[in-house]
Amino acid sequence: MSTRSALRAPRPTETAKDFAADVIDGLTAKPKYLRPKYFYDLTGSGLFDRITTLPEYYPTRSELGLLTKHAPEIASLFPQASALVEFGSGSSRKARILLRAAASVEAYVPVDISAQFLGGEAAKLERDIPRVAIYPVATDFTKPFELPAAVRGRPCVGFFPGSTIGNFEPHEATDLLRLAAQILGPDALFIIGADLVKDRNVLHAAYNDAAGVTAKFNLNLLARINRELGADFNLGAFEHHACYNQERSRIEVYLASRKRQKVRLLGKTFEFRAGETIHTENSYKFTLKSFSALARGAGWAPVAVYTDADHYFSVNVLKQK
Ligand code: AVJ
Repeated sequence: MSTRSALRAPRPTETAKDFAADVIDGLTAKPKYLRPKYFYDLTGSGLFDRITTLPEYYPTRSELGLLTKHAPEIASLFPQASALVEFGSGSSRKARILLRAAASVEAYVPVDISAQFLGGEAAKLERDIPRVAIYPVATDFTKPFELPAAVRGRPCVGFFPGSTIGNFEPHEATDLLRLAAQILGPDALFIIGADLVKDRNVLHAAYNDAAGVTAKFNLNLLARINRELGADFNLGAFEHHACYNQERSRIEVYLASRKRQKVRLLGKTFEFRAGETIHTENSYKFTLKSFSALARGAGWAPVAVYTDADHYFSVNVLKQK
């Protein structure tokens, strides 16, 4: 087995055609929606990184604290000569903690939809942890994909931090956990960060920061549609809305039209009423119980769960049943 790094240029599989078709579908639907995975172009990934440092946005700090505190114990569960496969790797900041703690990991596979971001971050990791061979995969991890040939045959540890799992409807989350089981193979471990149900004021503040970075992140979706698909969204005529839906245990994020207006996109016209919304994201919040039920329902048995004193966030270690 090679212990030398093999950094390949990631190839994007997310085509402009998929993006255009999804945007047209979403803006034609009633009510209008756009998929949150499209937040993460290079600008959006950078804005999300800024969100993670905001005083109100507790999830990243809580999860980093949990990972740092429990890394030795988590790492002790990893099989020898294993590969860490991260779903939605972004800046790979959390994976670094596990990679440093687990001498048994010899390969790291960051999987991310943002190819540009992925390339830059993987190159930095390559320099910082030369012990680990890095094989980036630029793809939409909600669709089936193959692990790089170099890691096939290695025992795999999946890593899905940040409560990105909360972006999916419960049935989609189940499908995704089943797909991950297939990709990672039998006996795989899976480490998943899940944000927890808490005081609604804490949740509200986390998605309505005073500095307006979350609003910028949300509006960047329209800017991206303008840039990549040639639409004429007037960014000043839309505003960010985020609220907690207690019945459904989720934050709902919208872009609301400040007035009656029309938007042109790829030869089509989309009309907006004053106050009409585009639903851009759900962020489900879990209880320890609801998360373990979700995992079990998708073929994963809980092995360990770590949470902070405030019960703000959870890091769950699962094993294939
Ligand atoms: C990366 C999907 C977990 O839902 O908290 C942050 C994205 N959206 N602020 C979240 C997000 C608005 C984030 N996830």
